[in-house]
Amino acid sequence: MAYDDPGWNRASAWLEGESLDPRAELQVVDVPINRSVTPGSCDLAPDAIRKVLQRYSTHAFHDFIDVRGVQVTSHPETSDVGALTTILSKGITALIGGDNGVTRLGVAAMKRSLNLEWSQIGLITLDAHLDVRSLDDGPTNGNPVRGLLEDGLLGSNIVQVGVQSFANSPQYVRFAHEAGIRSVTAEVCLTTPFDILFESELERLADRCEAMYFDLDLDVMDRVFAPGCPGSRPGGLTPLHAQQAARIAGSHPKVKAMDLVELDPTIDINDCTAMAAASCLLSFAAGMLGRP
Ligand SMILES: [Mn+2]
Repeated sequence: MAYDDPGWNRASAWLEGESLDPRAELQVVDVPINRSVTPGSCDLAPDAIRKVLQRYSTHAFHDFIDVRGVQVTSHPETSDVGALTTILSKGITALIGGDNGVTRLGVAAMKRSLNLEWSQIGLITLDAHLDVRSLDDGPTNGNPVRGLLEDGLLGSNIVQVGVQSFANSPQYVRFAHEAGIRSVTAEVCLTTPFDILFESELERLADRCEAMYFDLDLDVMDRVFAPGCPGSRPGGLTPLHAQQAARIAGSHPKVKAMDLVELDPTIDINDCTAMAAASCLLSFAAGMLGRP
């Protein structure tokens, strides 16, 4: 049984709607799709993330923020773009995946909810992969970015942060380059002050569009930190990098939605990946409280 201390509030209660002087709102929806290139159980991720939030509090030392200042509204799980559009039209939304296929649905819903043109939409990913695999076998977790290009998103409005060597084929790297997609390698992320780097990439993208979507593929983290992601490899980012990116994205007025994808709880070890995912959701909410 969990030890209950009235002086220690749990982040799980926050996700269930507990708030304190709320001055921002976050829509939360589970999108447990599971159509991965490598079969897995990403559909179990939302429950795993909710469960580990019991082990977090709501205080962020960055700016001494209590994320209970963000009022959460949870919506019934869905992978229907129409239903997602309705949710996104209510405000800033976190989509809890599910595999990376969530991103194509989420970006489409964001565009529709704001009634914008594709040229006004930006996508920033934190991902080891380019996700531009062929669409021949339908939508999977390996091709959401390819699918979005097909849908109309401009390659020049996409930036992918944390991409890794030997995790992408030469053909797909060439494809992404020719599409005008900007990519920042994990090595650059790990050898440059990351918060400054991520903020400048976000600002650069913000200059080109009206609304931005932040896709956080947990496999951007090193395999040591993300054993629960089939795609994670040694040489990736740390949970702190992912938290920083989530906070910075959360603080940007043009970021309208984020997703957390690619956690397969059945291969996670000691909840490492689920806990990292949960901390990123909290960081995004903390960032929201820093919006002007
Ligand atoms: Mn991905």
